[in-house]
Amino acid sequence: DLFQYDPERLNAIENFFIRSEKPYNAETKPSMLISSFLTPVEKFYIRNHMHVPFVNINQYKLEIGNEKSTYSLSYDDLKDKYQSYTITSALQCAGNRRNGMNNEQQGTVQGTQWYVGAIGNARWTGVKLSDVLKSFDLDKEGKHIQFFGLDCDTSQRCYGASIPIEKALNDDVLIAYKMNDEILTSDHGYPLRILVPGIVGARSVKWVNRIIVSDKEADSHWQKADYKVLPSSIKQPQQIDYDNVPAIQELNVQSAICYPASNDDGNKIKILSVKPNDDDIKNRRLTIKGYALSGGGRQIHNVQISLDHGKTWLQTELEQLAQPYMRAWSWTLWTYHIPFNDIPSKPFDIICRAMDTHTNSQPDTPLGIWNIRGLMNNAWHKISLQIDE
Ligand code: MTE
Ligand code: MO
Repeated sequence: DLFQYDPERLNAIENFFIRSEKPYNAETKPSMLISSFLTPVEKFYIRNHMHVPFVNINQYKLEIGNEKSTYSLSYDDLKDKYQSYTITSALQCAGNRRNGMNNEQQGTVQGTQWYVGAIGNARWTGVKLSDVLKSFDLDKEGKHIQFFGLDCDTSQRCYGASIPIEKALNDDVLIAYKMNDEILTSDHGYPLRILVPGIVGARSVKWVNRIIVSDKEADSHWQKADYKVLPSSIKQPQQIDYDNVPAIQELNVQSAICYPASNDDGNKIKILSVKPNDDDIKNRRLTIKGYALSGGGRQIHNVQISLDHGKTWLQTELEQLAQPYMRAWSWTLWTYHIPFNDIPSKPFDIICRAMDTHTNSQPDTPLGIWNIRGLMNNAWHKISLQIDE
């Protein structure tokens, strides 16, 4: 059984909507997402394409090299020989919000039907990939940095992905060993994982044991034939010459409403029945909360909500970190209080949308960005609710 080393997952039902058991895929419930600025490890979404691999830390080696030479580092070497860095960064799956891309005219998209919870925000500690590359003089040539994990199928094809060398050399890309100041758990990549901030989760390879500097992208299914936004005309993924479609790297600007929400699967709720909490009743208002994030280190500029289907917008209050220019890796949380007097008695819709510092904004519907694999859905998020008195 390839899955024999998958860990026991305590309180999973409480924290997650479980999308599949083998491989294990679980997204954070919306109410949990906004309950703290850093997502606790036990509530952080898990996206595994295969089993969790067995690791013997005494024999574990990280190989790193190019066509000419290969070097190797033990877990302790890596921790002892290089300076450690900590960054706060969100991690989001390119398939987050896939379910919202299903469409009557354009069709049902293929893949795990995530709602808004394939995202989290954490403190990551590790060494800089650029420091390690430079220490072996591996920063002089090559176009891509390939990463491979210890999770391999029965034909020894291992999870793999790559990023452009420019991203690896210039940015805060980490070989991480801690998440929220604790040693990585096995679901999140123990002993080492790559953390590529600002870029889709698929490139942040877990259980990494091989790093290769090359002129080519990683030759893995997930780099070459998945995690690509295909043209809307493609209704069968097999119809395409994948080499002509670039691999997704940077995330786009995104936001979602996470409170109010129910503990039932967000994909299935048509109209959410909301009982205001005591604090809101006292203040005669309804509190709305959510997250926002952009890619490539761009900070969130504003998040707005609309109660009239986008005719007028209300500015929310942001909770965000002061981060260096083009290094805004953390997400932003936002809050708005709607006075009871402004709430219709009938069911009504709330929409949210974010803008980043480059004035990138979200599309109003997923129609124009529909793709068969349901990737990169960042259309305005909408919930329908009614107040339950
Ligand atoms: N790394 C390996 N080795 N195997 C995987 O299946 N999944 C990727 C990435 N790294 C994956 C991997 C994807 S698609 C995502 S979104 C993130 O890990 C999820 O990271 P998490 O499970 O720690 O949240
Ligand atoms: Mo992902």
